[in-house]
Amino acid sequence: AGTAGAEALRARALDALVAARDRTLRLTSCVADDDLTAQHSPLMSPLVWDLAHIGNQEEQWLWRAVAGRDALRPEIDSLYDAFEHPRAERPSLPLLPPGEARAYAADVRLRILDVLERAPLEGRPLLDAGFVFGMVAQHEQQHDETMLITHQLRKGPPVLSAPPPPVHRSGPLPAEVLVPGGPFTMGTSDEPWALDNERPAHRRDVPAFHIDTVPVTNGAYRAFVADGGYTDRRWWHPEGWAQIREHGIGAPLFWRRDGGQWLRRRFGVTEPVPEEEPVLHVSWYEADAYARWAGRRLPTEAEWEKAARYDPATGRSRRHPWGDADPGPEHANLGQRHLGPAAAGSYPEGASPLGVRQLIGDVWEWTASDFLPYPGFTAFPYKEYSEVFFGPEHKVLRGGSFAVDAVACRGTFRNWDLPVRRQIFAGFRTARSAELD
Ligand code: AVJ
Ligand code: FE
Repeated sequence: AGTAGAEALRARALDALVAARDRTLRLTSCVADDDLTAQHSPLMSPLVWDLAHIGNQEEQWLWRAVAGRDALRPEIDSLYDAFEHPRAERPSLPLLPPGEARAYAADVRLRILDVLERAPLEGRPLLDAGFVFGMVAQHEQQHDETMLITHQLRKGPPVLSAPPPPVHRSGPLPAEVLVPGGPFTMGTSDEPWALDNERPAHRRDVPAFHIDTVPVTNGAYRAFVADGGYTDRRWWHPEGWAQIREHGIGAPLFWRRDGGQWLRRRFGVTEPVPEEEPVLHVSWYEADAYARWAGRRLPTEAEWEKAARYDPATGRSRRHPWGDADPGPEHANLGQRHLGPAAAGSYPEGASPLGVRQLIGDVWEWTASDFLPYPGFTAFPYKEYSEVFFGPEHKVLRGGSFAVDAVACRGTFRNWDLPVRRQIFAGFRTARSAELD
């Protein structure tokens, strides 16, 4: 990169770091200190753990690895090592109290602004195109989504607010879109801030299939519930059946039956379940059971990415469904601008070339696929980001939710979780193979 290119990259990295920190501070300043140290669910860390972990990762990658400096507080590293302490036990650790956690994260950040000003953004794989700064910004944004999940699990009156998503739906849409068969390019080798599991680009043959134009809505999902979907073993993976029996699950998480209607609680507000909104807070097993009930199936990860990126006119794979431009507010519901997904059929300007909508933003979408490395994968820069999670126990989610920032979202981005998880901002869409026509 020439000097102009390097300065643009530096500005981009600075913007990404600043935006992430603004969001972190919003998520941690709207509750009292005792709320930051409380554990709102055994599935989650106390918010104060995320705050200091964000600072600690930034220190490890930018202060130590990039700038080559000594640890600022070596004694706290192990407290904020996600592998050493499972979430459930984090509240009992001698964590930095809120004031110290804030001061630590702020101190690291001040030093890093200086490092960023001087760092050469090339010559080392970690620094090329500012990758490691982008990685740290994405890491902070990922924890911001995690903290938003903690907020959703937290009891009590609302502390967050945002305008409702825009209503800009067009006329009736076809229920599904046919994606033609043949090879396409999956993954990326040239997206500068793509993480290791998105690499490298490779050709993948995907036979023709049909995919839902929009994510499955609450209204559609309610029909599955009303049809006795949760009491009919036929639709369920055996492990999913065991989970819903054991825990008495009969509807998405945060839904509650009130007389004749379904209510849901979101960020402290209880309201009737809106029919047109994509369903949220279902496990992979629930998504899989719904799809079977509907005579369909979940899309594979490769099908999802082909629907999102493949341009039949050129044969090329795009960065995003709408093209190569960075996501704008007209394309997708991202970045916690709103506190929930937009009605199905929204964001016509974000549609794929074949007309599939809301692939990016709104809700994470469960896919049928296990989280596995692409051919030619190499762990970079650390095995604990992706490699240790590869295997059949994790299912891939695609597309990002309303709580994902644009810096951590693209057509190639891969997320994963256990198939029992329901607290994440996950929904799904369904598909079917075309040869069954
Ligand atoms: C990619 C969202 C599964 O939150 O566990 C954060 C991201 N990795 N810190 C997670 C992550 C290390 C990760 N997910
Ligand atoms: Fe982390």
